[in-house]
Amino acid sequence: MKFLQTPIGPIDRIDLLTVRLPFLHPFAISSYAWSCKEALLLKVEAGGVTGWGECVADPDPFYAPETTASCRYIIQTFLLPLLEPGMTLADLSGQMHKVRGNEMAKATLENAVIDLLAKQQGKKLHEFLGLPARKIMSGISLGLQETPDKLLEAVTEAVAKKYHRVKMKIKKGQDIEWVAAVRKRFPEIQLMADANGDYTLADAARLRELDAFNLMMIEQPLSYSDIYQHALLQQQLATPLCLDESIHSLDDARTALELGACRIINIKQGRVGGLIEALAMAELAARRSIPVWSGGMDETGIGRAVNIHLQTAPGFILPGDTSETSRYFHEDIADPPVVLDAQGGIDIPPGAGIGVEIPAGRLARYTIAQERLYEHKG
Ligand code: OSB
Ligand code: MG
Repeated sequence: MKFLQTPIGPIDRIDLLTVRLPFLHPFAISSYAWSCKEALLLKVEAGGVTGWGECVADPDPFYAPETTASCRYIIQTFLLPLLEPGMTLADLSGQMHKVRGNEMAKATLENAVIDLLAKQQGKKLHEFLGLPARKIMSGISLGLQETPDKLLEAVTEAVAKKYHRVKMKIKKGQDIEWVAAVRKRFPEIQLMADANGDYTLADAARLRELDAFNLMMIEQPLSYSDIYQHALLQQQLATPLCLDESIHSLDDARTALELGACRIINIKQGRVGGLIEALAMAELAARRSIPVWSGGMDETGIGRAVNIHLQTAPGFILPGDTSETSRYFHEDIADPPVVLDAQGGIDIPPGAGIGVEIPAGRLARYTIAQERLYEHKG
Protein backbone atom coordinates (compact mmCIF):
# COMPACT_ATOMS: atom_id res chain seq x y z
CA MET A 1 0.00 0.00 0.00
CA LYS A 2 2.25 2.72 -1.38
CA PHE A 3 -0.25 5.49 -0.62
CA LEU A 4 0.52 5.03 3.08
CA GLN A 5 3.79 6.90 2.58
CA THR A 6 2.00 10.09 1.51
CA PRO A 7 2.94 12.99 3.82
CA ILE A 8 0.05 14.94 5.35
CA GLY A 9 0.72 18.65 4.70
CA PRO A 10 -0.28 21.58 6.88
CA ILE A 11 -4.00 21.78 7.65
CA ASP A 12 -5.85 25.12 7.82
CA ARG A 13 -9.03 24.17 9.66
CA ILE A 14 -11.17 21.26 10.78
CA ASP A 15 -14.94 21.42 11.33
CA LEU A 16 -17.34 18.84 12.70
CA LEU A 17 -20.87 18.99 11.35
CA THR A 18 -23.95 17.04 12.36
CA VAL A 19 -26.40 16.42 9.53
CA ARG A 20 -29.89 14.97 9.72
CA LEU A 21 -31.60 13.72 6.55
CA PRO A 22 -35.12 12.29 6.70
CA PHE A 23 -35.46 8.80 5.21
CA LEU A 24 -38.18 8.31 2.59
CA HIS A 25 -39.17 5.19 4.56
CA PRO A 26 -38.12 4.17 8.07
CA PHE A 27 -35.38 1.51 8.09
CA ALA A 28 -35.98 -1.32 10.59
CA ILE A 29 -33.60 -4.05 11.73
CA SER A 30 -34.17 -6.59 14.53
CA SER A 31 -32.83 -4.22 17.18
CA TYR A 32 -34.08 -0.78 16.11
CA ALA A 33 -35.86 1.35 13.50
CA TRP A 34 -34.44 4.62 12.16
CA SER A 35 -36.60 7.33 10.59
CA CYS A 36 -33.69 9.54 9.57
CA LYS A 37 -29.96 9.46 8.94
CA GLU A 38 -28.15 11.50 11.56
CA ALA A 39 -24.39 11.55 11.08
CA LEU A 40 -21.20 13.42 11.91
CA LEU A 41 -19.20 14.84 9.00
CA LEU A 42 -15.58 15.83 9.47
CA LYS A 43 -14.44 18.57 7.11
CA VAL A 44 -10.68 19.02 6.80
CA GLU A 45 -9.42 22.00 4.78
CA ALA A 46 -5.92 22.74 3.49
CA GLY A 47 -4.89 25.27 0.85
CA GLY A 48 -8.41 25.59 -0.52
CA VAL A 49 -8.91 21.79 -0.80
CA THR A 50 -11.56 20.07 1.33
CA GLY A 51 -11.50 16.46 2.53
CA TRP A 52 -14.69 14.88 3.91
CA GLY A 53 -15.13 12.03 6.34
CA GLU A 54 -18.56 10.62 7.24
CA CYS A 55 -18.87 8.84 10.58
CA VAL A 56 -21.09 5.73 10.39
CA ALA A 57 -22.09 5.86 14.06
CA ASP A 58 -25.75 6.52 14.83
CA PRO A 59 -26.96 8.75 17.69
CA ASP A 60 -27.97 5.52 19.47
CA PRO A 61 -26.03 2.33 20.39
CA PHE A 62 -28.49 -0.17 18.85
CA TYR A 63 -26.33 -1.38 15.96
CA ALA A 64 -22.88 -0.68 17.44
CA PRO A 65 -21.62 0.54 20.83
CA GLU A 66 -20.21 3.75 19.34
CA THR A 67 -22.52 6.76 18.99
CA THR A 68 -22.27 10.21 17.41
CA ALA A 69 -21.58 11.64 20.88
CA SER A 70 -18.83 9.13 21.68
CA CYS A 71 -17.23 9.65 18.27
CA ARG A 72 -17.29 13.42 18.63
CA TYR A 73 -15.56 13.10 22.01
CA ILE A 74 -12.92 10.62 20.80
CA ILE A 75 -12.17 12.58 17.62
CA GLN A 76 -11.80 15.88 19.45
CA THR A 77 -9.99 14.64 22.56
CA PHE A 78 -7.79 11.81 21.33
CA LEU A 79 -7.55 11.66 17.53
CA LEU A 80 -7.09 15.22 16.27
CA PRO A 81 -4.20 15.85 18.73
CA LEU A 82 -2.33 13.00 16.97
CA LEU A 83 -2.05 15.04 13.75
CA GLU A 84 1.47 16.45 13.45
CA PRO A 85 3.05 18.43 10.62
CA GLY A 86 5.07 16.22 8.27
CA MET A 87 3.65 12.89 9.40
CA THR A 88 2.62 10.33 6.78
CA LEU A 89 -0.67 8.51 6.52
CA ALA A 90 1.12 5.42 7.88
CA ASP A 91 2.26 7.48 10.91
CA LEU A 92 -1.29 8.68 11.57
CA SER A 93 -2.70 5.18 11.21
CA GLY A 94 -0.01 3.84 13.61
CA GLN A 95 -0.73 6.56 16.16
CA MET A 96 -4.45 5.90 15.97
CA HIS A 97 -3.85 2.23 16.80
CA LYS A 98 -2.92 3.36 20.34
CA VAL A 99 -6.52 4.42 20.81
CA ARG A 100 -8.37 1.22 21.57
CA GLY A 101 -11.62 0.39 19.83
CA ASN A 102 -13.60 3.42 18.64
CA GLU A 103 -13.19 2.28 15.06
CA MET A 104 -16.01 4.47 13.73
CA ALA A 105 -14.33 7.59 15.15
CA LYS A 106 -10.96 6.58 13.66
CA ALA A 107 -12.47 5.88 10.24
CA THR A 108 -13.97 9.37 10.20
CA LEU A 109 -10.60 11.10 10.55
CA GLU A 110 -8.73 8.65 8.33
CA ASN A 111 -11.26 8.97 5.51
CA ALA A 112 -11.29 12.77 5.66
CA VAL A 113 -7.48 12.88 5.49
CA ILE A 114 -7.35 10.33 2.65
CA ASP A 115 -9.96 12.29 0.66
CA LEU A 116 -7.92 15.46 1.19
CA LEU A 117 -4.65 13.82 0.06
CA ALA A 118 -6.25 12.24 -3.02
CA LYS A 119 -7.75 15.60 -4.03
CA GLN A 120 -4.42 17.37 -3.46
CA GLN A 121 -2.88 14.92 -5.95
CA GLY A 122 -5.81 15.33 -8.34
CA LYS A 123 -6.53 11.59 -8.11
CA LYS A 124 -9.77 9.71 -7.70
CA LEU A 125 -9.89 7.87 -4.40
CA HIS A 126 -9.48 4.40 -5.95
CA GLU A 127 -6.50 5.66 -8.00
CA PHE A 128 -4.91 7.12 -4.89
CA LEU A 129 -5.33 3.70 -3.22
CA GLY A 130 -3.67 2.05 -6.24
CA LEU A 131 -6.82 0.28 -7.42
CA PRO A 132 -8.01 0.09 -11.05
CA ALA A 133 -11.42 1.49 -12.03
CA ARG A 134 -14.29 -0.93 -12.45
CA LYS A 135 -18.06 -1.02 -12.42
CA ILE A 136 -19.46 -1.79 -9.00
CA MET A 137 -22.22 -4.31 -8.37
CA SER A 138 -25.39 -3.15 -6.65
CA GLY A 139 -27.29 -4.72 -3.78
CA ILE A 140 -30.27 -3.69 -1.73
CA SER A 141 -30.89 -4.22 1.98
CA LEU A 142 -34.60 -4.28 2.69
CA GLY A 143 -35.53 -3.39 6.25
CA LEU A 144 -38.13 -5.40 8.16
CA GLN A 145 -41.51 -4.89 6.48
CA GLU A 146 -44.96 -4.73 8.04
CA THR A 147 -46.46 -7.59 6.03
CA PRO A 148 -45.19 -10.34 3.69
CA ASP A 149 -47.08 -8.59 0.86
CA LYS A 150 -45.15 -5.36 1.44
CA LEU A 151 -41.92 -7.37 1.45
CA LEU A 152 -42.83 -9.03 -1.87
CA GLU A 153 -43.66 -5.61 -3.30
CA ALA A 154 -40.25 -4.26 -2.24
CA VAL A 155 -38.43 -7.28 -3.70
CA THR A 156 -40.41 -6.95 -6.95
CA GLU A 157 -39.30 -3.33 -7.23
CA ALA A 158 -35.67 -4.24 -6.52
CA VAL A 159 -35.69 -7.01 -9.12
CA ALA A 160 -37.21 -4.65 -11.71
CA LYS A 161 -34.38 -2.18 -11.02
CA LYS A 162 -31.89 -5.00 -11.72
CA TYR A 163 -30.31 -5.02 -8.26
CA HIS A 164 -27.75 -7.83 -8.34
CA ARG A 165 -28.68 -9.15 -4.92
CA VAL A 166 -31.48 -8.73 -2.41
CA LYS A 167 -30.91 -8.81 1.33
CA MET A 168 -33.89 -9.06 3.64
CA LYS A 169 -33.83 -8.43 7.35
CA ILE A 170 -35.14 -11.15 9.64
CA LYS A 171 -35.78 -11.44 13.36
CA LYS A 172 -37.24 -14.06 15.69
CA GLY A 173 -40.85 -14.65 14.67
CA GLN A 174 -40.39 -12.95 11.30
CA ASP A 175 -38.09 -15.33 9.48
CA ILE A 176 -38.76 -18.71 7.83
CA GLU A 177 -42.21 -17.96 6.42
CA TRP A 178 -41.07 -14.57 5.13
CA VAL A 179 -37.97 -15.99 3.43
CA ALA A 180 -40.11 -18.83 2.01
CA ALA A 181 -42.57 -16.32 0.52
CA VAL A 182 -39.81 -14.40 -1.25
CA ARG A 183 -38.10 -17.56 -2.48
CA LYS A 184 -41.36 -18.97 -3.80
CA ARG A 185 -42.06 -15.84 -5.86
CA PHE A 186 -38.41 -15.39 -6.92
CA PRO A 187 -36.79 -18.83 -7.23
CA GLU A 188 -33.69 -17.53 -9.05
CA ILE A 189 -32.58 -14.26 -7.41
CA GLN A 190 -29.46 -13.91 -5.30
CA LEU A 191 -31.08 -13.69 -1.88
CA MET A 192 -29.71 -13.45 1.67
CA ALA A 193 -30.99 -12.71 5.17
CA ASP A 194 -29.55 -10.48 7.94
CA ALA A 195 -30.65 -11.05 11.55
CA ASN A 196 -28.51 -8.35 13.23
CA GLY A 197 -27.80 -10.63 16.16
CA ASP A 198 -31.36 -11.53 17.13
CA TYR A 199 -30.81 -15.26 17.73
CA THR A 200 -28.91 -17.49 20.14
CA LEU A 201 -27.46 -20.97 19.71
CA ALA A 202 -30.68 -22.32 21.23
CA ASP A 203 -32.36 -21.28 17.95
CA ALA A 204 -30.05 -23.44 15.82
CA ALA A 205 -32.85 -25.79 14.74
CA ARG A 206 -34.95 -22.85 13.58
CA LEU A 207 -32.03 -21.34 11.69
CA ARG A 208 -31.35 -24.73 10.08
CA GLU A 209 -34.74 -24.44 8.36
CA LEU A 210 -33.25 -21.60 6.32
CA ASP A 211 -31.03 -24.16 4.58
CA ALA A 212 -34.06 -25.04 2.41
CA PHE A 213 -34.04 -21.69 0.56
CA ASN A 214 -30.69 -21.58 -1.23
CA LEU A 215 -29.63 -18.34 0.46
CA MET A 216 -26.24 -16.87 -0.47
CA MET A 217 -25.60 -16.44 3.24
CA ILE A 218 -27.10 -15.65 6.62
CA GLU A 219 -25.60 -12.47 8.08
CA GLN A 220 -24.89 -12.07 11.81
CA PRO A 221 -27.50 -14.45 13.25
CA LEU A 222 -25.96 -14.38 16.76
CA SER A 223 -24.79 -11.67 19.15
CA TYR A 224 -22.93 -8.56 17.97
CA SER A 225 -20.18 -9.50 20.43
CA ASP A 226 -19.78 -13.17 19.54
CA ILE A 227 -17.44 -15.02 17.21
CA TYR A 228 -17.08 -18.45 18.84
CA GLN A 229 -20.75 -19.42 18.92
CA HIS A 230 -21.03 -18.53 15.24
CA ALA A 231 -18.39 -21.23 14.64
CA LEU A 232 -20.55 -23.76 16.49
CA LEU A 233 -23.60 -22.66 14.50
CA GLN A 234 -21.78 -22.77 11.15
CA GLN A 235 -21.02 -26.46 11.77
CA GLN A 236 -24.75 -27.12 11.93
CA LEU A 237 -25.70 -25.16 8.81
CA ALA A 238 -25.16 -25.73 5.09
CA THR A 239 -25.78 -22.04 4.31
CA PRO A 240 -22.63 -19.89 4.69
CA LEU A 241 -22.59 -17.50 7.62
CA CYS A 242 -21.40 -13.92 7.12
CA LEU A 243 -20.23 -11.77 10.02
CA ASP A 244 -20.98 -8.06 10.22
CA GLU A 245 -21.13 -6.35 13.62
CA SER A 246 -18.77 -8.72 15.45
CA ILE A 247 -15.83 -7.92 13.14
CA HIS A 248 -14.01 -4.70 14.07
CA SER A 249 -10.50 -5.35 12.82
CA LEU A 250 -8.11 -7.51 10.83
CA ASP A 251 -7.48 -9.50 14.02
CA ASP A 252 -11.21 -10.20 14.43
CA ALA A 253 -11.38 -11.35 10.81
CA ARG A 254 -8.44 -13.70 11.33
CA THR A 255 -10.02 -15.09 14.49
CA ALA A 256 -13.35 -15.65 12.73
CA LEU A 257 -11.74 -17.40 9.76
CA GLU A 258 -9.47 -19.57 11.95
CA LEU A 259 -12.47 -20.64 14.03
CA GLY A 260 -14.66 -21.26 10.99
CA ALA A 261 -17.18 -18.76 12.35
CA CYS A 262 -18.08 -17.52 8.86
CA ARG A 263 -17.39 -18.22 5.20
CA ILE A 264 -18.01 -14.66 4.03
CA ILE A 265 -17.23 -11.26 5.57
CA ASN A 266 -19.21 -8.03 5.34
CA ILE A 267 -16.56 -5.31 5.36
CA LYS A 268 -17.88 -1.92 6.37
CA GLN A 269 -14.91 0.42 6.20
CA GLY A 270 -16.55 2.71 8.73
CA ARG A 271 -16.97 -0.14 11.23
CA VAL A 272 -13.39 -1.45 11.00
CA GLY A 273 -11.47 1.83 11.45
CA GLY A 274 -11.29 3.02 7.86
CA LEU A 275 -10.06 2.19 4.38
CA ILE A 276 -6.60 0.98 5.41
CA GLU A 277 -7.92 -1.73 7.75
CA ALA A 278 -10.70 -2.57 5.26
CA LEU A 279 -8.16 -3.13 2.47
CA ALA A 280 -5.98 -5.27 4.75
CA MET A 281 -9.03 -7.40 5.62
CA ALA A 282 -9.96 -7.80 1.97
CA GLU A 283 -6.40 -8.92 1.25
CA LEU A 284 -6.45 -11.47 4.07
CA ALA A 285 -9.77 -12.84 2.86
CA ALA A 286 -8.58 -13.03 -0.76
CA ARG A 287 -5.49 -15.02 0.31
CA ARG A 288 -7.85 -17.52 1.94
CA SER A 289 -10.38 -17.49 -0.95
CA ILE A 290 -13.00 -16.02 1.36
CA PRO A 291 -15.40 -13.70 -0.52
CA VAL A 292 -16.02 -10.27 0.96
CA TRP A 293 -18.50 -7.53 0.15
CA SER A 294 -19.00 -3.96 1.23
CA GLY A 295 -21.79 -3.35 3.68
CA GLY A 296 -23.46 -0.01 4.14
CA MET A 297 -24.80 2.07 7.01
CA ASP A 298 -27.46 3.97 5.07
CA GLU A 299 -24.77 6.59 4.54
CA THR A 300 -25.18 9.95 2.85
CA GLY A 301 -23.48 10.31 -0.52
CA ILE A 302 -20.12 10.91 1.21
CA GLY A 303 -19.85 7.50 2.88
CA ARG A 304 -21.60 5.82 -0.04
CA ALA A 305 -18.90 7.16 -2.41
CA VAL A 306 -16.15 5.75 -0.16
CA ASN A 307 -17.85 2.34 -0.20
CA ILE A 308 -17.98 2.44 -4.01
CA HIS A 309 -14.26 3.19 -4.33
CA LEU A 310 -13.43 0.47 -1.78
CA GLN A 311 -15.20 -2.13 -3.92
CA THR A 312 -12.68 -1.69 -6.73
CA ALA A 313 -10.26 -3.71 -4.51
CA PRO A 314 -9.73 -7.37 -5.41
CA GLY A 315 -11.69 -9.66 -3.12
CA PHE A 316 -14.95 -7.71 -3.36
CA ILE A 317 -16.46 -10.38 -5.58
CA LEU A 318 -19.98 -10.31 -4.13
CA PRO A 319 -22.56 -7.53 -4.54
CA GLY A 320 -22.71 -5.39 -1.40
CA ASP A 321 -25.25 -3.09 0.21
CA THR A 322 -24.69 -0.26 -2.27
CA SER A 323 -28.05 1.06 -3.42
CA GLU A 324 -29.39 4.05 -5.29
CA THR A 325 -29.54 7.33 -3.38
CA SER A 326 -33.23 7.65 -4.30
CA ARG A 327 -34.20 4.69 -2.16
CA TYR A 328 -33.07 6.46 1.02
CA PHE A 329 -33.47 10.19 0.50
CA HIS A 330 -35.62 12.71 -1.32
CA GLU A 331 -32.41 14.75 -1.60
CA ASP A 332 -28.85 13.91 -0.55
CA ILE A 333 -26.09 16.31 0.49
CA ALA A 334 -23.80 14.89 -2.23
CA ASP A 335 -24.00 15.21 -5.98
CA PRO A 336 -24.25 13.30 -8.29
CA PRO A 337 -26.52 10.71 -6.65
CA VAL A 338 -25.82 6.98 -6.95
CA VAL A 339 -27.93 5.48 -9.74
CA LEU A 340 -28.09 1.99 -11.28
CA ASP A 341 -27.46 1.52 -14.98
CA ALA A 342 -29.65 -0.75 -17.13
CA GLN A 343 -27.71 -3.81 -15.90
CA GLY A 344 -27.84 -2.79 -12.25
CA GLY A 345 -24.22 -1.60 -12.30
CA ILE A 346 -22.86 1.46 -10.48
CA ASP A 347 -20.23 3.87 -11.81
CA ILE A 348 -17.41 5.37 -9.80
CA PRO A 349 -18.23 9.03 -9.01
CA PRO A 350 -16.60 11.43 -11.47
CA GLY A 351 -14.44 13.85 -9.46
CA ALA A 352 -11.13 13.72 -7.55
CA GLY A 353 -11.04 12.10 -4.10
CA ILE A 354 -14.38 10.60 -3.15
CA GLY A 355 -15.62 12.12 -6.41
CA VAL A 356 -18.85 13.79 -5.29
CA GLU A 357 -19.54 17.48 -4.68
CA ILE A 358 -21.22 18.80 -1.54
CA PRO A 359 -23.24 21.84 -2.69
CA ALA A 360 -23.29 24.44 0.12
CA GLY A 361 -27.04 25.06 -0.06
CA ARG A 362 -27.89 21.39 0.33
CA LEU A 363 -25.44 20.94 3.17
CA ALA A 364 -26.94 23.94 4.97
CA ARG A 365 -30.47 22.49 4.62
CA TYR A 366 -29.52 19.35 6.55
CA THR A 367 -26.90 20.64 9.03
CA ILE A 368 -28.24 20.74 12.59
CA ALA A 369 -24.95 21.53 14.38
CA GLN A 370 -21.48 22.70 13.48
CA GLU A 371 -18.32 23.41 15.47
CA ARG A 372 -14.75 24.34 14.65
CA LEU A 373 -12.34 21.80 16.14
CA TYR A 374 -9.11 23.27 14.80
CA GLU A 375 -7.83 26.40 13.14
CA HIS A 376 -4.24 27.11 12.14
CA LYS A 377 -3.06 30.35 13.66
CA GLY A 378 -0.44 31.78 11.26
O1 OSB B 1 -26.74 -4.74 9.37
O2 OSB B 1 -25.97 -4.19 7.49
C1 OSB B 1 -26.62 -3.90 8.51
C2 OSB B 1 -28.09 -0.39 8.12
C3 OSB B 1 -27.88 0.11 9.37
C4 OSB B 1 -27.31 -0.69 10.34
C5 OSB B 1 -26.96 -2.00 10.04
C6 OSB B 1 -27.14 -2.51 8.77
C7 OSB B 1 -27.75 -1.70 7.80
C8 OSB B 1 -28.10 -2.18 6.47
C9 OSB B 1 -28.34 -1.14 5.40
O3 OSB B 1 -28.31 -3.34 6.22
C10 OSB B 1 -27.27 -1.10 4.37
C11 OSB B 1 -27.41 0.09 3.46
O4 OSB B 1 -28.36 0.12 2.69
O5 OSB B 1 -26.56 0.98 3.54
MG1 MG C 1 -25.67 -6.48 8.77
